[in-house]
Amino acid sequence: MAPTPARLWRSRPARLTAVAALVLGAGVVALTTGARTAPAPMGEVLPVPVSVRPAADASYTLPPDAVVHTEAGSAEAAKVGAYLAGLLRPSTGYALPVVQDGEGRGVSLLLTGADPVVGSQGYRLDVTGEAVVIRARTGAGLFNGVQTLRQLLPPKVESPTAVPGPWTVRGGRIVDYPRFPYRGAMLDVARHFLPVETVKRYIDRIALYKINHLHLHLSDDQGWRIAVDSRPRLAAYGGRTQVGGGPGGHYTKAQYREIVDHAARRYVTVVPEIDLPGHTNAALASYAELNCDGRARPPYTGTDVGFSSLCTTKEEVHTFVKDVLGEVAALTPGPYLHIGGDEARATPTARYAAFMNRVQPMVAATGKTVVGWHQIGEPGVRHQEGRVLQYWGRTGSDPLVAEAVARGARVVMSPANRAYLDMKYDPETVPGQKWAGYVEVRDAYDWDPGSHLEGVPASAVLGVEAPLWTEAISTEEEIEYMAFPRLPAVAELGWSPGATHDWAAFARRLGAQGPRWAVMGIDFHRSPQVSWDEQGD
Ligand code: TNX
Repeated sequence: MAPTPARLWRSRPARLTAVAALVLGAGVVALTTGARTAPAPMGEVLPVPVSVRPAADASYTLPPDAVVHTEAGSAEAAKVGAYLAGLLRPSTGYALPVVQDGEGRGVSLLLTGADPVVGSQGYRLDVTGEAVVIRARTGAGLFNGVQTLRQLLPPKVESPTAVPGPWTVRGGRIVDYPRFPYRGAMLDVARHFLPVETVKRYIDRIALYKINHLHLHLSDDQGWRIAVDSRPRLAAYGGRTQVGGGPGGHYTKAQYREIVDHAARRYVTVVPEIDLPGHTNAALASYAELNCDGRARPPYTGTDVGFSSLCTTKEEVHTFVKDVLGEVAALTPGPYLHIGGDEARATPTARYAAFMNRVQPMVAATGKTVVGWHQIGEPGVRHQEGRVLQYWGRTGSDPLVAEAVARGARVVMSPANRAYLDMKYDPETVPGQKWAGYVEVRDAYDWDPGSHLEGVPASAVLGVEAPLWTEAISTEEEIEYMAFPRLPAVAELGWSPGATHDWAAFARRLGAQGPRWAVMGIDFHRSPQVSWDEQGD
């Protein structure tokens, strides 16, 4: 039987046992109960693909001398080929050379011949007795096809060390593409600072579920996490605190670039957030002139919200914001710049609107698209071409958001009672909070981003995002425990067609991810709503 959830999230040994069993080889693995030895049926993929046509009598087994072939002359396809080979080499122990020679025996990644319907992120995957062929129109499409192939291989393919095969995939064809272009995850690195390596590993994990945006909440009352050359005290002083009084930390520009590059290699776009004009105590502590009274605030390590505000009527505050946003935009290749805008209770309404009406064009002037929490939809705040509101409310209707949508805004859906990964699953959950209620995996799955909010039709929905706030979460184990299994639920809502929505089918596919997570060393929440497959072959 599974250990109790409360115990599991802390249990490093569980991770070691799973890997140890694999390292010892097939004999030990076969001893575990309920082992699924047959390869995964085609279509047992998460998020569920648009269309799956299994070929009952065909299957492909990767031979030891398999080659990864990529589109001739395409550096992009070669990059995805190198990524795929890098995924498969540790567990298979195969050499898996990557050759830019088009289609061949083994696995081929091609940028030709994909059906137009797959668009810029989709792919077609064909598995026959002779080969695996992934076709897409872009590198992102090939990458998504690779994630599907990865899930069709046995869970032990995730092993960090060589284990015996066979590496068999069932035959058939998958044609697949996303429902929404934006599928996101957020890490709050402000309340508790998270090391670069933790962020990189999170990127690796979210990519498996075709999540393509990582939103980094880089500043808040408790800490400033990104170096800004024109205002060095933000990181050097404002970065030295965190909730509970730990050492904090910040990313140098080189480290931030390292995260952005790591993400880009996984077709994940980083969305940086500088929260304005509230949630700014770390800045107000670093630079006295940002306060109306000209006096620096003391550092803050508690968990209250809504008490801080930049002095929005001061000209030097606008210069500050322009400089900071300019530097962050220059570091960020992606199209979005998130300006927060939430819980600005210490900023009078009229000042809030006037401030945002100057900040939004500043963002546009950097060449980026404005994203903000849905409060930037306040009636006094003008529409800015292309802007995106991130909805984090708990109701099915919000006139503010509907009105902003009527003026042209698009929406990323993150309803707190569905998509917030920092909410506890149930009263036994140790990490996290419960202000938006308990959020079990079925709550995270059973809603429709395309019809969740009155006045926000699916056509206005850019996508979904699962934020993870860290007031009450600080370790990588806690992050994993809170994200799994809810993050894949949100990922499926963002990717799979609405018509495929089916809790029972989803729960079955989710249960099959358990052994994979065990091999990956993810201490997930064994939700009682799901029947979890035991560690199998
Ligand atoms: C609300 S959600 C906040 C954050 C907190 C979070 C905790 C949002 C835009 N603001 O400041 O961290 O709740 O769950």
